[in-house]
Amino acid sequence: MISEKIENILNEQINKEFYSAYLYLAISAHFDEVGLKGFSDWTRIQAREEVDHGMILFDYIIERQGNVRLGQINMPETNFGSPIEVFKKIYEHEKYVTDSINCVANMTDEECDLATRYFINWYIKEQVEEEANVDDVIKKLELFGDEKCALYHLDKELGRREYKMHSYEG
Ligand code: OFO
Repeated sequence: MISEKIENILNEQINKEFYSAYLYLAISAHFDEVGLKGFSDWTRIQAREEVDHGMILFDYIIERQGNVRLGQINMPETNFGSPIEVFKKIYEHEKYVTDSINCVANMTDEECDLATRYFINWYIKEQVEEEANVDDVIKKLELFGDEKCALYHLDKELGRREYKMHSYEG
């Protein structure tokens, strides 16, 4: 069984993951509107992964005999700029999520909850990957983003991303 503090912080993290899904969906719609179909697909797939992140927490709380409490999901912003501006915003958001996961990890240490500490390690690793993926796109946009032809090819490349269902493997 998990403590009340752990239950609360995990429920807050569910909300942040679902907000992330909302944010990526809003960005996906933006890219669709400006004709960048590959960017739109990439962010739409990311939204699905964020839902997986939320659901893994959801299932874990239940498995540990805790209570899932779903809160209100904030409305994501709708004003987006150029692809590089959008990806820089995404990077900032992912850093915020990384900090949040680190807080969960610190709380598990305070509460001496080794099982949740072990569980949250998956998210720590996942955040390393998420930040690296976004940084990779930013670097490409910094190098070639002003050239229309390069943007066209990057759009094609991002459009090849495939969704792989995320699961917690311990
Ligand atoms: Fe769930 O990692 Fe992105 O936000």
